[in-house]
Amino acid sequence: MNEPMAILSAFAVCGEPVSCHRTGEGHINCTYLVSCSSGRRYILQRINTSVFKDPVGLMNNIQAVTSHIAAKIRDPRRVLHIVETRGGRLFYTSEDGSAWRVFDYVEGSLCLQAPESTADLYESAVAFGTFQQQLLDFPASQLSETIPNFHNTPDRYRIFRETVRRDPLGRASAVQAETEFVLRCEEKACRITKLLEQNELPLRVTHNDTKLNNVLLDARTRKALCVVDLDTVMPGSLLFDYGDAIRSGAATGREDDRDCESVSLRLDMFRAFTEGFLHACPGLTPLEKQLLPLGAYTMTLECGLRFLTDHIDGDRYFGASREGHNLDRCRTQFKLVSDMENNWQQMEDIVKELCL
Ligand code: GN1
Ligand code: MG
Repeated sequence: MNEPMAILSAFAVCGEPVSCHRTGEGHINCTYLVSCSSGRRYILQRINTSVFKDPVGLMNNIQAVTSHIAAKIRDPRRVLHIVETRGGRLFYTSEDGSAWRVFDYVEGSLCLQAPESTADLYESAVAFGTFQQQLLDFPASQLSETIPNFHNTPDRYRIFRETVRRDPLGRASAVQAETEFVLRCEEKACRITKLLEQNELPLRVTHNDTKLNNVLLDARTRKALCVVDLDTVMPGSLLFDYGDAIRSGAATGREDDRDCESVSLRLDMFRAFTEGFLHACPGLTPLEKQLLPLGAYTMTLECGLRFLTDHIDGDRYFGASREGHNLDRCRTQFKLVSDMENNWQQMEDIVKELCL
């Protein structure tokens, strides 16, 4: 039996594990799909504890949030379900100190890397909007901050500057153009964090990592089922969730396209996501509505800044499967930011029209 399969035996699963395959395209955790002799299937994940340093706090967050949602719904496929260890714990620590957890696999679900139609992106917006809506009455103070300052854009700039100063691999001088770009964008990109600090924007319970591949759709109907990857559920701005989803779902090309010129903003996708999100999660404040385009801009710039920082730092956070992988990722994000700048009026017009 291989290691992940042996680890699964520590959990209260139904039957014996019979097969186990790597699945998913996440950058942080390591994910397996396991089938058991009972016919039941499970998702087994090794939690990246160098990124998530407090697995207890993290799993308590997920348990609290998923049970809050479970109490509001009838269909069990509309929320993740944690499978506890045989000793009744939320995760298992293996001999080498790694932390592992198990979820029920959501049967008949579909996870997309890119939308095949505007309807797919609309459905992902319904999933993330519904998630926010279901957590409106959740006591945010109960949540641990799993990654402190996760979407604190000024702090991301501070880390960038510190990394450029250290420049451990001598890569900083070759990324002058990208560095100039982030510095030019700094003031605008830091505006949302400032407004949050000044209480001009409400603090809500947010997902904070709203890529399309963190949503499950029903494979038959292609309608929203639930959101996954709940590791970064923390208090935050709704603009983070909206913006990160536009970044990842409304772009042409892949996040790690070698040719950043092929990346641009699709206004039809922008419209579809905005429409689905506002439909599932009504009650945005006037300032939140007004700042939706800035949310998209900020999350895209911040993500590019994180890729650039990781490139200079030696690809230690996101990993790299080829030379310059994080630099390619950074360039696609910056190209998307530029394209948003060029389409600003159209983005604002779409938001205004849908908010009427
Ligand atoms: C990471 O784990 P994954 O691939 O869903 C990252 C996000 C980035 C994303 C970029 C905890 O998400 O913040 O936006 O990569 N998650 C963490 O693809 O850092
Ligand atoms: Mg993910």
